[in-house]
Amino acid sequence: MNRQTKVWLVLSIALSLLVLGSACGGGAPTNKESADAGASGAAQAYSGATGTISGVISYNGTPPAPKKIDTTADAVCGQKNPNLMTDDTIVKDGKLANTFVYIKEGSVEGGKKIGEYAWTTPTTEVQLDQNGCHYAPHVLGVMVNQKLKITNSDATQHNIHPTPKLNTEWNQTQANGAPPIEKSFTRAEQLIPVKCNQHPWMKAYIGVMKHPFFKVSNDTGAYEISGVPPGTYTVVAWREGGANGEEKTMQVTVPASGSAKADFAFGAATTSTKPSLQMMPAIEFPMLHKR
Ligand SMILES: [Cu+2]
Repeated sequence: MNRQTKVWLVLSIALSLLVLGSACGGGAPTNKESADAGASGAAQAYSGATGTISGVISYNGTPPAPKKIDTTADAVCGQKNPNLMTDDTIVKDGKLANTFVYIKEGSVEGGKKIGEYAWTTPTTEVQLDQNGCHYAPHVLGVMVNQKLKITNSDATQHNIHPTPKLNTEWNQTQANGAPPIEKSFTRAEQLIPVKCNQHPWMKAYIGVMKHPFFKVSNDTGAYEISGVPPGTYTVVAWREGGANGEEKTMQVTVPASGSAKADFAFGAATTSTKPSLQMMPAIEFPMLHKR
């Protein structure tokens, strides 16, 4: 190629890098999502047949026994809930409650990736109650910008303190008889730990999702996610424990108007099925300007 062509080639490569760099933003992914949602307006709602993903979460081996919580720091808690026990591992007949199951990613059959559709945020609120110096529910899910209503059913003061990594951290006192606190989260995040600054044993976890395909396993370990478009998805089952919880992953194909099973097992000596390469999360395009 001649000299002029070379110059043009170098120039256009440099230009593309510049454009890519600025498109990637200033490093931290703050505000990127809301900007996408507002500016592009391209995301379409899904309309068509839907199916379900359901299953049961098992716990193999002997679960750790619940421990009695020492509530002497607050006499009100001791009076109202004298037998308060730890609830990090609730197992009944080998089935595990409070597991957060959700579609992590995947593609709708003959369509786009599940995250590329616009999913409507419910106008209904999700409630988190403080009752007997205990959060109920212990694990819950909301959609991005869905209202979370926090209530205090105790004759004592609580202090709700979520500690997110992607959303904004806050902590707020809620006195005895104070009105509900209404909050929402602007970014998807799995899962946000919630603590109480008054009562160190109080713990809850909130999953924040961009789509409605999530459920928490009930007392029998069962869950069912409905309204799922046919497609192939990576489904994650998350439970608390350790620094960031424990996850199991499975690839699931939902037939049109049909149902798919996804059972998971935690606990001792589970024959861990290592995720295959196909199931690994997509590699993100590296930010060229970052070193
Ligand atoms: Cu509290």
